[in-house]
Amino acid sequence: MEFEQVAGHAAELIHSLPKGERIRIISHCDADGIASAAIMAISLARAGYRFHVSIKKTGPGITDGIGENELAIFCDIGSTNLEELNNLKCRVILCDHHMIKGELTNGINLNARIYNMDGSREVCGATATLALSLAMDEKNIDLAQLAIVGAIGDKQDKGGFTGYNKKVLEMAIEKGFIEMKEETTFSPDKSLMDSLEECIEPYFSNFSGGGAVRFLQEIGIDPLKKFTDLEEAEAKKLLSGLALKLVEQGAEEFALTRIAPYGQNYGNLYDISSKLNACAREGEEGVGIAACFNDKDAMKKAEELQSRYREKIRHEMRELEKEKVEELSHISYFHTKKSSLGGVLAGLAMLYLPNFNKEKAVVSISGGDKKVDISGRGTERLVSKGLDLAEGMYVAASAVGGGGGGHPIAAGATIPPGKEKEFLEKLDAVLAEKMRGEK
Ligand SMILES: [Mn+2]
Repeated sequence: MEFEQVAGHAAELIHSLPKGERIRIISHCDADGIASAAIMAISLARAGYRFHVSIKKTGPGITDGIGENELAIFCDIGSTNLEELNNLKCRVILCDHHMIKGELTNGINLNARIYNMDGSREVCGATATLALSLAMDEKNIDLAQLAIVGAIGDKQDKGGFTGYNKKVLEMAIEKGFIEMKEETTFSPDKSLMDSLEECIEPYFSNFSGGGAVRFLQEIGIDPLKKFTDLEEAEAKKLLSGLALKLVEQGAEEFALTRIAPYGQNYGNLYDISSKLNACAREGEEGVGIAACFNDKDAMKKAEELQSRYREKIRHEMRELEKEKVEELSHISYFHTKKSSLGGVLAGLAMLYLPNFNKEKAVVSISGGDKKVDISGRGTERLVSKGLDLAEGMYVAASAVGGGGGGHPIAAGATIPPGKEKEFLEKLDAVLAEKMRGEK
């Protein structure tokens, strides 16, 4: 059966419940997960149902507290915990795009991967959830704004939206809910010295402590000007100077300008995605959900969380720039005390830091007393050479009594303390084997 047809069955299941019924939404603790939960919650509220949202991390316990007589909708989470979902006494709908192991036996499975869609590129948790929302009522197309926020959160905008994401975007543009505008990736309304120093994506090494000012002076551009103040020739000179700088850092994949989707109700959707991500990372998922409901106070709080979070990242990146990196044959790795930043630091290091080998995936390790959090990041180029971090994390974590998974380009694991060395060696071996196979 087709994906959208099955979404129709899931919508029928929801509509078969009496109005006013409480429906459980369980979603993932990231920007895509928050956007997914918000799409589902808003859709249910519009259809006259009550909802209860729980935002969880992937792993055991995602079904805790769900009663027998409820309907539980899992968004952007659950595909690696099917056994737990199957043991539930209530009915289940699963809207997901993660790797799926096994079969859902007590509900409706809308994991895009089983409908031959590429879950790492063409559809995210939020667009999969939007499919259900549209099947409930096609007027929910305004929520495509949030679906695209989710896709950006999962970095599915890279190289342009494609597959079901693209379909959703085009529908929303046609209905006037989203508009595409060209912009720079660094803040256009601050002085160049500030916006370049504060920029995280792309990250410019050595731009702190006056580095950005020196760079601008060297290429003859006034550091106090804003990007929007520059003459066309100056803007070109700046962009090519920055591109050269990034190439010198070893960066292969970066953008200094982009065509950004702007939502009628939410403004710049890149920015909303970054805010939801900050909410998730700072443990304030509720603020993120409320911001998606367009609550003004929540949006303001989300903005504060965003700047706090970005400040933390910059601080850690500046430390990481100076670090002597440890390596195995297929991975570079580093330790960080900030477990919630592990993934983003690994990703930024992989892309932009000159002291990390661009031929190796980057892995962060943050140890705690009870468990150790691992995050791994690669590049499109490494994935095309056979890198599969999802498989690597899954196999290596299982081997040491932990759990792991994700996507080929970005994955994570949780393992017991003391098992780090064994885990890294196993991960390295699995990645090596996969990458040899592709050659
Ligand atoms: Mn997702």
